[in-house]
This record gives sequence, structure tokens and C-alpha cells, in this order.
Amino acid sequence: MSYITVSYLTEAKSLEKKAEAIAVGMTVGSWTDLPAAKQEKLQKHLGRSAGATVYETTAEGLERGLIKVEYPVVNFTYDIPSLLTNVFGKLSMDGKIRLVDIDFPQEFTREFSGPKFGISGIRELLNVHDRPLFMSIFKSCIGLPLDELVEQFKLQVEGGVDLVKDDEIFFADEHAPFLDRIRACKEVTEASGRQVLYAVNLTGPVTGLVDKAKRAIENGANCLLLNVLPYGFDILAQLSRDPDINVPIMAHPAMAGALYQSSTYGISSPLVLGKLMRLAGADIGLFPSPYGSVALPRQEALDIATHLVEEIPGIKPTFPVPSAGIHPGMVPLLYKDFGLNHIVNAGGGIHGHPGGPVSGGQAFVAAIEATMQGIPLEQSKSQELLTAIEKWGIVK
Ligand code: 1AE
Repeated sequence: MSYITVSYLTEAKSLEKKAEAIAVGMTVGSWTDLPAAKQEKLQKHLGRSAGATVYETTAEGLERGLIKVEYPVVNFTYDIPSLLTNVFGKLSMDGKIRLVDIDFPQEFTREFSGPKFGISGIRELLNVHDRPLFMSIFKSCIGLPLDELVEQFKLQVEGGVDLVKDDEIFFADEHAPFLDRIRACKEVTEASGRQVLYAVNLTGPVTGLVDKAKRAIENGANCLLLNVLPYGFDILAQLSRDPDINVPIMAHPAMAGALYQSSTYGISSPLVLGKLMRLAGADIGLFPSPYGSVALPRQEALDIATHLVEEIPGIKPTFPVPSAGIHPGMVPLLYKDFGLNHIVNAGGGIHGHPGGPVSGGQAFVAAIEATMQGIPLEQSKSQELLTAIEKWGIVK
């Protein structure tokens, strides 16, 4: 029989006993003795403790540390709502407990299709294979008329980006309606003669998102942006599984902080933004970088990236996008930490360049080129890059 192993950080009088209580209580039993739980036919559904590691004993005499509980794979249907409800549904409300990690056996992961494109599929679409990709974010888009938004798109493309993403807060788009801006941005891309993916924000009632995605693609959309946590992991999985949705899906981490910020409660960021996003089918996964605004501790950001790309049989890697507050002076550090296969992503760091967004884009392109050639940024001949460094500095 195969098991999913779940690690929790928690506290109790006895961590060993707590692990055993969860193993029974979250599978066939409850908080009290249930005669029905002892039936022979239910035993294959019974969880089991895989041990406890005590880190410290509190002044109140409570053990604090890590417990591991194994859940039989037969208890799950193959989707993230089933997974999360079983391993951290009611349990998430049971005092000080944090879901740290889940180890999946192949019997479970092989039922998921994961990203449709993954890193190599996106590189093929863009025909870029030898450097990190470069993405810009629309900034100041709510309330902008279509022509101004399209002009902003044009400037970002001129700056040399490979991808442009809508700002994730762009829901109220009546001045630049969804299908109109897809068509208009497609024209700009075609006229530029470059390959650019435009991740348009997929918004509206969740029940209509699959149809809306298909309409977007019929009108020329070549990438979709989804606020996965507000909408739910399962809609990402549905979009990703649908054979007619044949464009990459970019997963935004909006709301993730509500889950991972506490060290005592919630769900760890490597699990939410790494393992689960990939399993649910994100081709491109955004997460806070270790050094910009809304920064994550470095090791957490590295762990997210590792989960997005590590070998899982049958599941393609998700493109990691360490984001938020990124400027050109961070490019060498991003490359050192995340390597060739990541996407350099910036909003303010492009639009806030003293020379405007074209110069902002060019500064990043020069920073990526210099980094790939091992040239220190301050020795670059790009005036746009030197101006960016003067404004934001170089992060070492
Ligand atoms: C972690 C998500 C980053 C994001 O979506 C965003 O809009 C960043 O903007 P900037 O680069 O911080 O201006």
C-alpha cells in the first residue's frame, strides 16, 4: 500500500501521541473512540504516525517540533482540493499547527499531468535557449484607455522583453476590454517581428474561466495569467488539463502570504508556491525573490525554485520567476541564485527607469547580457544600464 507523507510543525504535551491522534482522527476516526473505525474493511484507509522530532520543550512543558503522518493514497481523489482537505482541512483550525511539506509517492503524482509546456516548451515558443528570459509587468493599467495600454505594451516590447504580464490586480478592465487588448497586443507583437508572450489576466466568475480562456485563445491570446489562490488550485488544473487551452499558464502568488507568513500556522511557501503550483499545472510560477520588495527568506525562495524544477517522472518543470521589486542591479545575484532557467521579471524596475520603459527594458537586456558574459554591470557600455544602477544600485 502506498502513502502520502505529511510533515507538520506543531506543539503538544507529547508529539508522538499527537502524530498518532492525527493519523487516526484525519482518516477513519475522530477525536473520540469510534467503534466503526475498527472495522476490518476500513483498515486500509487508516493513517499512521511516521514519528516526531522534538526541537524544544516550552516553559509550559509542551513539546515543540516536527511530526510526520502517513496517509494512504486510497483516501484521495487525484486533485489538490482532496489533498488539502484531507491533510490540512479541519486540522488547520486545531491550534498551533503548520503544514510544512508533503512527500508524494509516484502512485499519486502520475495521476497529475502537470504543466503542458514547462521550461522547454516556453523556450521553444520564444526560441530563446541560452539566457534567462525577461518579463515586464504592466503598471498603471486600471482605468487606462485601450490605446494608452497598447502603447505601454509597445514600449515594453521595444525594450526587449520576452514576456509581458498584465498586472494581477487588473480586473476592472472596461476601458481596455479583455478581448480587445488581446487582439491589439497581438498586432503589436506581429508588427515587432519578435516572439513575445502576453499573459492576459483571466478574470471573472470561476465557472466561466475555461470558456473565457478558450475565447481568449480564439482571439489570439498566447499566454494566460491566473491568480491561483483566490480562484483555487482546481481551476488551474482544469485549465491546464484542457486540450483546447494550448497556451502556457502563468500562476500568480496573490494571497500566498496569508498562508505562509506565520512560522506557527498556515502552509509553507515551498509547498504552496512550489510543489502544489507545479502539480496543478502552472507553466510559469511567480514567487517573491529573496531581495526585492515583499522578500522571502533566501532559502525559502531557493526551495520554491527547486520544487518547480526538480525531476518528477512525467511532470514537466515550471519556469521559476523570483519577483517583486526587481531592478537591473539584481540580475547577477538572480543568475547566481536561480541559474539559466529562470525569468527576470520587473514592473517598477522597468517603468520607473528615468528614461522611461524602453530604456528600462534595455537596461535589463544589457544586465542579462553582461551577466551571461561575466562582465561586472558597472563596466557595461549600456548607458541605460548605468542610469539604472545610478538610481537603484547593484545588489551583491
Ligand atoms: C510576487 C509578484 C510580483 C508582481 O506581481 C508584481 O506586480 C511586481 O511588481 P514590481 O516588479 O515589484 O513593480
